Amino acid sequence: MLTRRIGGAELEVIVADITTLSVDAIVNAANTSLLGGGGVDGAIHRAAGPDLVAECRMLHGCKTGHAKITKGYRLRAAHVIHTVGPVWNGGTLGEDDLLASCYRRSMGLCGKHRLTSVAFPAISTGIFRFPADRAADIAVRTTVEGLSAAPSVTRVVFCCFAEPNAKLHAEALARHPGPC
Ligand code: AR6
Repeated sequence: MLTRRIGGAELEVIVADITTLSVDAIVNAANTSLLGGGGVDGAIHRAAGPDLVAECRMLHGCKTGHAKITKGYRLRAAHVIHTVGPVWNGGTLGEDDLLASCYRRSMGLCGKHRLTSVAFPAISTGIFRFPADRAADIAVRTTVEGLSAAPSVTRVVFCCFAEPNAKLHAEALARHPGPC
């Protein structure tokens, strides 16, 4: 839908099922148990197979705004970065910062593990009800900022499940001022 080069990375917005992508890591919009759920979390666990939840069990959960990495098992992606977005409660409980933290920490893990490509779903915009336009701005801004902590990353995919959300990400990416 849109591709833009910023610094050393290509950022692209696509409409797809994230479980089908060939990237070093896909990001999972998980819950604090890390033991699976509905939405993209359920789809990733179904596609990865039961070894994923077995590895997740050893991680003893994840706080909101944090991120943990596992292998991808039956996925094309070698890794899954599990992050827990905030539940939208009107915006007064630090939801923006917590959502930004998901993207920042996920990019940090990409840097730490020297990954070259990563795909994000629109974290928190489904079951957790975060407003999609506000989330798209945070996703694009924080990911671009996070490139400096992840110089290995040359490709970032914003993988939306539906066209309207992809349009919001494409607009946010198009109006981004460029390298931070
Ligand atoms: N590929 C890409 N995007 C997807 C896919 C997919 N296969 N499936 C859904 N989406 P959600 P949340 C989009 O609800 O809001 C789970 O139960 C979806 O359209 O998956 O962070 C967890 O265990 C939406 O835009 O995650 C948590 O309990 C986006 O992914 C809770 O839901 C996120 O929607 C997390 O809620």
